[in-house]
Amino acid sequence: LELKADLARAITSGQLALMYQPVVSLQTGRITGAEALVRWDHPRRGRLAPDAFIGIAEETGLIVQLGQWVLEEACQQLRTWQLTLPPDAALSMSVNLSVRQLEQASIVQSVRDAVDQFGLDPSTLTLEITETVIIDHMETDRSRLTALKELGVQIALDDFGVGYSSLRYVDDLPVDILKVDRSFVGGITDDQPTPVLEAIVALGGRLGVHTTAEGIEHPNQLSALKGIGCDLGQGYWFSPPVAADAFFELLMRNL
Ligand code: G
Ligand code: G
Ligand code: MN
Ligand code: NA
Repeated sequence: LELKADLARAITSGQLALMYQPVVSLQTGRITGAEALVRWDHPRRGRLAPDAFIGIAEETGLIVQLGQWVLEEACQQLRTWQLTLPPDAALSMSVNLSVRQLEQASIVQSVRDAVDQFGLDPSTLTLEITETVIIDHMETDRSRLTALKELGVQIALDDFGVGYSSLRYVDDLPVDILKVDRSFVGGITDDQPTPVLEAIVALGGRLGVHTTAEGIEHPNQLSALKGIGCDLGQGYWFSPPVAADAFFELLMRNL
């Protein structure tokens, strides 16, 4: 309740911060992008993880404002990094979108404005949608996602595989990337892929979409995923989410 009252002020008074987790090409080992993950520096409680406030933000509708801040901050940061990198070093940015944001028709204009304002190549921006929340809104979400995709941005299905009807979504929605839920990666105990992971990556290949594996913590998980042709990965093995300056240092060392 107290957090609820604080959150509106937090968004306008600079208490939100973004952390960035590297997204790595499994075949080359290069960092190809970052996922922006929000934090709240609460004046009394200290730094809060999204689990502590995204739910509240969704209930109160403040997620729309919060998400708008995240979108602009992430796009600005991406542009800054892109301008500093050598021209041939491609870098993309992933931003998590709540289904509450997707419900707003204005999200399409917001994304277009952010891309324009910061002069981004839209294909370097990825919007991550968690598939479990799409279920009630199939028709609206399909047309909204189609409109977003027409801007030239990439659409990723986050936490793929844990929601029911996953396979139907993949067939129906304009998706570019399947982000395999980290519970599947956690199931790799030696350097052998599990049958389900193998099937998801093969499905991605057949659909012509990329697959990203989340939660890679061990080198044997990395080699199993590499072996089945999974494109991209994230996880503590590479790096946890870090502040912008630390991300840039990782990027520079990785060139
Ligand atoms: O960073 P962390 O692993 O604690 O993130 C936990 C969850 O919070 C992630 O699953 C992510 O999808 C969600 N999350 C992080 N940042 C944002 C954000 O900016 N917007 C939304 N809607 N969700 C976010
Ligand atoms: O959007 P999503 O919910 O997938 O956000 C990723 C979340 O997973 C973040 O909260 C991040 O801190 C967390 N995370 C990232 N890499 C790892 C990992 O290798 N292992 C575990 N257990 N969590 C991770
Ligand atoms: Mn995500
Ligand atoms: Na995820």
